[in-house]
Amino acid sequence: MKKTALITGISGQDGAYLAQFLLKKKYKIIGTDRRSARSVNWRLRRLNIEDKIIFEEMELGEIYEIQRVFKKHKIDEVYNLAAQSFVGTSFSSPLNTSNITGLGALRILETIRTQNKKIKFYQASSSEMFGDVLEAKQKESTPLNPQSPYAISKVFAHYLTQNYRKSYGIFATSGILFNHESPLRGEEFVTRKIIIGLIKIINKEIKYFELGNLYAKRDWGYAKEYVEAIWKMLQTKKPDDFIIATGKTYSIKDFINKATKYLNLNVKWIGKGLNEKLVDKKNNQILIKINPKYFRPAEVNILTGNPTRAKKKLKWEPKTNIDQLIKIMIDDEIKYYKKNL
Ligand code: NAP
Ligand code: F7E
Repeated sequence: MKKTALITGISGQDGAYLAQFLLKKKYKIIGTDRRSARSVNWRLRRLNIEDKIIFEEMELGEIYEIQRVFKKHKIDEVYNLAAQSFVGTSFSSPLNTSNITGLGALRILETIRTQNKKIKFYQASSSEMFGDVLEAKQKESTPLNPQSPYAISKVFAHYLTQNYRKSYGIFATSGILFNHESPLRGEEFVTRKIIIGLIKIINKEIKYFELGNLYAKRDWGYAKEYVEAIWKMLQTKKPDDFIIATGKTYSIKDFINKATKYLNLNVKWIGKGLNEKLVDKKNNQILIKINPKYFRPAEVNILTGNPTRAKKKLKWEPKTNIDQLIKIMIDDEIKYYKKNL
């Protein structure tokens, strides 16, 4: 029998890749979004799957909309990917972030509890929940220490997922995913921002661009392979929590150094602190400089995941390392840049 999956946040990076993955597995897909005009579905169009999805409007702030959609369709699996997902914005919009990223998950859990407890639920938890880390390599049992309204909202949703599993026997699973990137990553996130910025410099569209903290370190993986782990989590015998990560960590500066090398840019770093700059070696022209407006009120300095449980129980392992990820992102960006000239 064909299974039905409901994906919230289908227009986002993970929603698009997950929909592509589930379509290959012959699922019927209900994709929910918060708009009636679907002009923002560039990712689904890029993957050529927009016409294979049944769309439903479902603003996560409105429990009545959620109840309506859940009544209308016979759903087997729910993947809750919708969120105000940008950490920076969560400081300027803490109430909206809490309402959507935190309470949004609870509204879905309540709908499952009251309508059909057999529906399986996936919650998109985040490595940001570890925040100011209390263990060098974070595993499922590492204590949480969130540092932003975004991370605090994710902690709320994470604990509720565990609570509904325990209290009501709902198959509610939480995937604690570390940063994962791809050509479909939003332009405001640092990896895609760097790649777009460097390509625009090469094409002489801009002279330089600005960043915040170059010394934060992240465990970056490839989104397309992380969605397989998400699906596997709902196919296990018992619901659980799973870390999905590569186990390797790099700074923003490391990422820039690798990207400029792949792009054959002859560059060097000069200056310190707020005056640190990336310049062209030939003529000292500035390519990247620091703007404090991109610093966060509270930063997460370093994250490194330990995906041992996922390897053992899900038989899932990351395959793409950071150099391969940078190559995938740059090659794709150049391809689409040329196509749109
Ligand atoms: P994304 O590209 O930012 O996508 C977020 C999705 O949420 C978009 O489809 C967005 O719709 C939707 N959304 C936002 N506000 C909404 C609202 N009020 N009602 C309904 N939908 C709303 O995020 P992603 O990178 O795919 O990440 C997917 C999930 O995993 C998110 O929950 C994120 O917090 C979490 N996560 C991501 C990472 C990562 O590294 N990517 C790591 C750990 C956890 P619009 O198109 O209308 O904006
Ligand atoms: O920042 C630093 C910034 O915005 C990474 C989301 O998907 O992953 C993502 O959250 C680091 C931070 O991702 C700029 O300060 C420096 O330390 O790419 P990001 P994030 O905050 O790690 C987690 C796992 C999620 O769950 C989230 O949904 O880079 N940084 N300069 C900068 N970051 C940005 N965005 N822009 C800069 O100019």
